[in-house]
Amino acid sequence: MTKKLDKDYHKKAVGYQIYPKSFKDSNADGIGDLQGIIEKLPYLKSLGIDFIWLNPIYASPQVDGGYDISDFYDIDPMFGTMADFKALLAKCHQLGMKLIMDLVVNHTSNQHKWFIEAQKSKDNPYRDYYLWADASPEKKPNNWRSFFGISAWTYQEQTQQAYFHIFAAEQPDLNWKNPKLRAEIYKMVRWWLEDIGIDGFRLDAISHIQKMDWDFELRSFDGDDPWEPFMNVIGIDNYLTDLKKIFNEFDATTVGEASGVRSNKGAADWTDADEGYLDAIFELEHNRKKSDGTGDLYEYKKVIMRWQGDLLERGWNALYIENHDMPRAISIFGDGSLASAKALAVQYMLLRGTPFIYYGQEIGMSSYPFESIDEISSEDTRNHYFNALKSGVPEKEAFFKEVLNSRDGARTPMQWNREKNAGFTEGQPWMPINPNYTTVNVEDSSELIALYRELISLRHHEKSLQDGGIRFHFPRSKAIFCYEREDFLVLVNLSDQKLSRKMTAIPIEDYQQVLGSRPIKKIPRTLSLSGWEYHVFKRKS
Ligand code: ISL
Ligand code: CA
Repeated sequence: MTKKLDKDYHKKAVGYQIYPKSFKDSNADGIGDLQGIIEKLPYLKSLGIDFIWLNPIYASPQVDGGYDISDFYDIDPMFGTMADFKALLAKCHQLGMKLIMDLVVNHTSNQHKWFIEAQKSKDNPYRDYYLWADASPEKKPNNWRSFFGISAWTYQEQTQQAYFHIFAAEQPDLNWKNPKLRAEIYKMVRWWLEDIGIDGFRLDAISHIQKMDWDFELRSFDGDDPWEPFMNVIGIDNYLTDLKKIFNEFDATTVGEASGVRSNKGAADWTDADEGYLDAIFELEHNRKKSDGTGDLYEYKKVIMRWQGDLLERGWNALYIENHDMPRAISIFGDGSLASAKALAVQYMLLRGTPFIYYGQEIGMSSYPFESIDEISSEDTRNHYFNALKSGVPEKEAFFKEVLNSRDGARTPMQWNREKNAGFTEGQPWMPINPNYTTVNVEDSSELIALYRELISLRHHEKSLQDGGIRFHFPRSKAIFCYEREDFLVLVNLSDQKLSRKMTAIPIEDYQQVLGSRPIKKIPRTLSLSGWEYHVFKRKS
């Protein structure tokens, strides 16, 4: 297999992201697992899902939700065994769905055998698998910071050097400049695709694998962008080219988490249909907050319009409004209502790109209403909260921004029904279940689920929505999201306010309604929209 079998698969497909710890527990230990996912595959099939992305399930001490891998070749026992994984993959394939894994190769766990070896001495054969520099307990090699709110360096007494990490201290960064390390990674990637037969990868933090030389200090975090030294740095293209060769061999479906890759610089090269490294990338810009910490929908809209425009000629977007790193969309961009969940679904699912649905988004799950920092164990949220307090942010504000709007609130167990523990587990759930499960669950949220089904079905059947272009109307309207995609017109009011617009620039007589929050026989010249109103129209044939 050297050629892509279906080069355009990702243009028609809809992905579903599963956070395995929270999807379905099959053995009553309170933690979601692979057998649990197997049990629920028919549900995903019935939604119309084409492929599933699993957050990391590899062996891991779980310091960062499995993004700290101690063995790339093994499944963490809390999720099951390799036999369970093979059964899951086979069942997906039987149902005509693909399965992609998270590929976490910017760093490993500090419990990975390479790092355990590497830290022993400067001349250990694994030393150069990681990044080291001379240091002392008082003096770090430079002032760079990690994304998790701490120094990017951790000092080690035994060799009087520090190692580099852009996330937790338990996640040492790998040294991609070392050809031996690269060979190990490529071997592992190949093993999953060839020996195990998975269908592709979501590439974690992939834009960070190359680092600048660290012989300079950042001046101040206001002047210099603190992440610049490891954002899409020159030289990364060689590694991505190597990976692309392997992906192509296996017709892999690939989506990169590529923060720092710009819509007008890099993104098209990364995802060009022929020359690109990956099928699609996730931008990380759109999760915008106002200064009071609430979501900023106008900023969101501007980011989306820019990415859609910049990748129109060349390149491909991955579309999402939720994932495991951000609060639930209904809680930041919506007002918690079902109406807002529907409007949010319509505005993004028909954009140009490959849409992803984060588990529970299709039933309107909202962020968990934390009451105290003590309910949070994850290191990054705790660091950010305590850093904010230290820098003088009032407690209430810090709690709202860093805890209520943390990523932890979007990782609670899937709400299957209104029975005990929302039908997620027979045991004690590893994380509390959102108290709204008695009304927000797969059985009671059939209206929202039905809308997602319709949107997915439109994507499957309508060529305009697959590779058609996109043109935005009312670009300066703060709340009206309106675009044409060849034969389709999508119109959404992303606010709870009543708004009206003159439809003069749109050939409204050509269109008839396909779906909407209320029936419209003929689009009026001046259309008035109630809060969260949405419509999809199709050109009359
Ligand atoms: O670039 C960023 C912010 O602008 C970072 O958000 C970074 O790209 C992102 O946090 C990476 O996230 C991924 O890797 C992390 C893990 O904690 C996240 O869950 C994962 O999605 C470390 O593996
Ligand atoms: Ca379990």
